[in-house]
Amino acid sequence: MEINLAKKAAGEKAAEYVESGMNIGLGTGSTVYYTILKLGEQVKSGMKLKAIATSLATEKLAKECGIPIVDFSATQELDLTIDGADEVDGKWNLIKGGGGALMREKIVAAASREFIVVVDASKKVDYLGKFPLPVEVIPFGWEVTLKHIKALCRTAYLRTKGAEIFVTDNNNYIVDMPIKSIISPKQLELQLREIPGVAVTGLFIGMASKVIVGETDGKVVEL
Ligand code: ABF
Repeated sequence: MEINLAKKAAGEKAAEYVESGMNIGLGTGSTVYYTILKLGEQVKSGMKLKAIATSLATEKLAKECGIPIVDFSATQELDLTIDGADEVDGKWNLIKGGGGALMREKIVAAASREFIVVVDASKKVDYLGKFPLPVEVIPFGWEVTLKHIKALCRTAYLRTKGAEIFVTDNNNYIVDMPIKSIISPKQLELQLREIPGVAVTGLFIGMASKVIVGETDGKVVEL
């Protein structure tokens, strides 16, 4: 599929920024998947890396590719993190968390000197919000947390997987907010953070240091 060509182009381009000896963060999703495969090849050719994974799925994939996985007891500072996004606006603010890995993704990105975002061109938007904003909430009292979130977005809903509640790698739940257009991401972030029970939001504001966009013809544009 052409969209996979775009994801592959962006994901593989980002791997070019990784140098031997680096401590890196590895994101989650179908675009950074291609970064991880490429890095696996580079490790097999002798590149020395230590990586912190943003999800159990990424940890498994990285290990299969031969990339050494560590945790924050080994280092609290990463040279570079590469991760995908669900939306990117013109100021490089992001919505992340469609895959449910937002909390670890945010912790890892915040521990990194550089944060490269890899997306296909369909993820670029003028205003964030067409993609429902994921908010990770703790299970205790999720009903009341959802009620507070609904005061900001009345169509917010608890994420499910089949008949079950979706559970994150951190044993939390996710509320998705279909806002349509977020005029002030910063203000919304602050409002959400004030709600007890909100663990983290999928708004990544001012965190990206580079955005690599893959096109369906296999070209990449670096922002
Ligand atoms: C993760 O992967 C998430 O934050 C986001 O939901 C997703 C990116 O989408 P894709 O699978 O298209 O790369 O980074």
